[in-house]
Amino acid sequence: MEAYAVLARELARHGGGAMFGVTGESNVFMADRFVRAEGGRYIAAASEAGAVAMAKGYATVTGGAGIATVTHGPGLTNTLTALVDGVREETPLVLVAGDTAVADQFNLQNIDQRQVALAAGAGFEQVRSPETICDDTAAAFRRTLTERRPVVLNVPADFMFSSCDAGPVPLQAARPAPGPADDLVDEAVAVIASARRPIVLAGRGAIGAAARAALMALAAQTGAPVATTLKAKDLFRGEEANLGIFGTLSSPDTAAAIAASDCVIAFGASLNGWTTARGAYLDGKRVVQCDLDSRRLGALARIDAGVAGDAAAVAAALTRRLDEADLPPAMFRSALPRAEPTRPPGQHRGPARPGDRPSGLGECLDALDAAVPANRIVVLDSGRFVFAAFGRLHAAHPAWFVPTVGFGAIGLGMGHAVGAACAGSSRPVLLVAGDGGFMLGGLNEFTTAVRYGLDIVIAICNDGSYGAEEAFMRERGADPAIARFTWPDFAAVATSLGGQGVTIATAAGLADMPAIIATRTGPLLLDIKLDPDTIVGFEH
Ligand SMILES: Cc1ncc(C[n+]2csc(CCOP(=O)(O)OP(=O)(O)O)c2C)c(N)n1
Repeated sequence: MEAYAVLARELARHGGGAMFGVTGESNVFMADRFVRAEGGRYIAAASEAGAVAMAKGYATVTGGAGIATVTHGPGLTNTLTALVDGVREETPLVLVAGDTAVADQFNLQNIDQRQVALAAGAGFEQVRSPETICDDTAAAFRRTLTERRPVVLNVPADFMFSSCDAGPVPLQAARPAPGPADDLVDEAVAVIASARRPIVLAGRGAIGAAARAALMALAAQTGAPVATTLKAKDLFRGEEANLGIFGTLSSPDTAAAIAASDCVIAFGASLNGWTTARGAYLDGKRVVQCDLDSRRLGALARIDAGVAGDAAAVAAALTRRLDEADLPPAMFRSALPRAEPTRPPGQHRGPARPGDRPSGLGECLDALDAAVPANRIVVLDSGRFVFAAFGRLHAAHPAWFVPTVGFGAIGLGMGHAVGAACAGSSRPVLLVAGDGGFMLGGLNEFTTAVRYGLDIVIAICNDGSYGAEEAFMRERGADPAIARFTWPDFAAVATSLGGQGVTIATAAGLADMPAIIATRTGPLLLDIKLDPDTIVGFEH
């Protein structure tokens, strides 16, 4: 067999059955083989950044490793922003990059691909020879799953057509993590036992069913309310002792509860500056941090005790030890208001809006939240609108909630939405993007959604402006004209590209939205017109 065929076989074996890419001569035969001989699904993206974003959206939703493929040189450099985003979001994905043949050093597209990958912070795995292609591919998957970052699998183009009879190589799945160390559990128990007002905090590393149940049991044992980071949003939705989001997006009630607490017991949360409000939310409190990766313990915040281990196992060990100690639970959760936290009402600048406007950003997001079927996956691009979207849009489980803000880049949302829609869950995908982000990286991949007939509702919060820059300039008394745009009619563009486009420009249009969404037949773009003058800064 040719090495490209062996590689296609190994990718099909290790991956989840879908590959996203842009082809060139170095990878086109491999992609073709992946479909024809291996029964894989190949999604031809419009751009390489889109392909990596798709693999990332797919990986985020499936919980496994995504696969993207690009050709050498510009194919790889075009992925840079999306690749860094994957690194920041700790997403497992293998990016199969064709490379210029070693002998062809003056090829126009030649570049040191290792340096590109390393600059992004990704891992790099070189295919050393056609005969080692199976070992090298297995190494890339093993590394991406254990290192939790994208790994570039670099395959010189001339290797692809060499003959190769290497047999399948198993992944050698990582051994299950050992249980938490007794002495570390003891230290954590000592901290928790002396707390009077603890909070149990879940991050993205604690969203599995077993972890959720174990955290709820620990919270009951300690009388603690529960809260989540943004990335684990809605894990405890509906629970009585739920504080909602712990961090800069906290409601006033939750912020008050955090201020009153004396101990935070965190699971699978990095305790970054957004969660801790740059440390302010942990000031004066004792902190226990539990994480599968011991390197994260104390890395971003000062902690009093750290326990490495699986969230469910550590929470269960803490609960058992506290139970054995027979301590009376703290009463903190019963001292808090019963209702789930509510966010402050959206604020609007200036006079009341005229009745024929679709109303403000907050109301539009609430209407979307109500109109898109509840089993949806929610993907968020970035921009000023996103702060309101964080609070107002919900998914039934954090695994279905996909913000794309790891690198602070706009324009990656549409790719994530395509990947999420291909993840085999048959859930509709709701993508919310700003007009600027959609034009920067969404429009081209909208055509991908159309080509594959994907069930994606794209809601554009269209204030005709780079709203974030507009707010930045306004706050400094400057004229924001340079941040304003007269875009083409998005609904007409969507329709002409083979999708369905609808403009929502009035309150009546907003009221029609549920029926429009309910009768969609493919990718549906809703161009929701907003007035940049009525959105206040980074309104929640
Ligand atoms: C790739 C990239 N380019 C530029 C920026 C700078 N930037 C941040 S927000 C923003 C405006 C986004 O506008 P839009 O998508 O319309 O959302 P809005 O802020 O209006 O809600 C820009 C240009 C960025 N974050 N990422």
